[in-house]
Amino acid sequence: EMGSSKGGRGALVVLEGLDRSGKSSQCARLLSFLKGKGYDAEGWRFPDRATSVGQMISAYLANESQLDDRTIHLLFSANRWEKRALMESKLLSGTTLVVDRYSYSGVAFSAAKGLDIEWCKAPENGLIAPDLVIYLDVQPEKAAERGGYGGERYEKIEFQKKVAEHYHSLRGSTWKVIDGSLPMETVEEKLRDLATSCIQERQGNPLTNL
Ligand code: DGP
Ligand code: NA
Ligand code: NA
Repeated sequence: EMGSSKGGRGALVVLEGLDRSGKSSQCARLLSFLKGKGYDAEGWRFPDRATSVGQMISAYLANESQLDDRTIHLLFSANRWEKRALMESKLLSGTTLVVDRYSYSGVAFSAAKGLDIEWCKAPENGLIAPDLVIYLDVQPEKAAERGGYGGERYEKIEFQKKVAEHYHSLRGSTWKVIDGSLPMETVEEKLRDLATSCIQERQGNPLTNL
């Protein structure tokens, strides 16, 4: 019953959190755990900087280009839309996707700039709804201590505090919150449990849209 794609689609598991919340390394650890257990699983991340839209986003984040707040919001969304068809076919063929950031980043980061939250959510409508969203909850001050920020546009403590507030308001029924200040191994174990039960429970559930 482990591992194979037989009997159903893959699960869409999303990790969200502030910058330096430990998300990316936990995604990698979860992915290698799932693969080791024989699950058909892939790691994805948004923004996907490899596409031409992704390159525009990357330049913006590096402060190499300036874009209007709504324009960059729509580019982040477009970057998810351009991967939607592949995401759907992967899930339907039985591949579980572990995704580092998704629409919730899109809404929380843009709303933190003061954009209207409903306006921010609108372009996400119709993307595939995650089966599970795991939020790694780290205080902005603690995240900033973790080796510091890398100098990208949003990596400022006051801004991250606003992002955290907006993330909080987005929590819904598919969300699970993990205290990201716990030891890395403890966080990893909680993630494994949440992801494996999600993969087992969603068997037979159809894909739905945001
Ligand atoms: P990352 O590659 O995960 O470090 O993300 C890069 C930065 O972009 C990070 O500060 C989070 C932010 N971000 C990710 N997705 C979105 C999005 O959809 N919209 C906005 N405005 N920011 C995003
Ligand atoms: Na970052
Ligand atoms: Na990302």
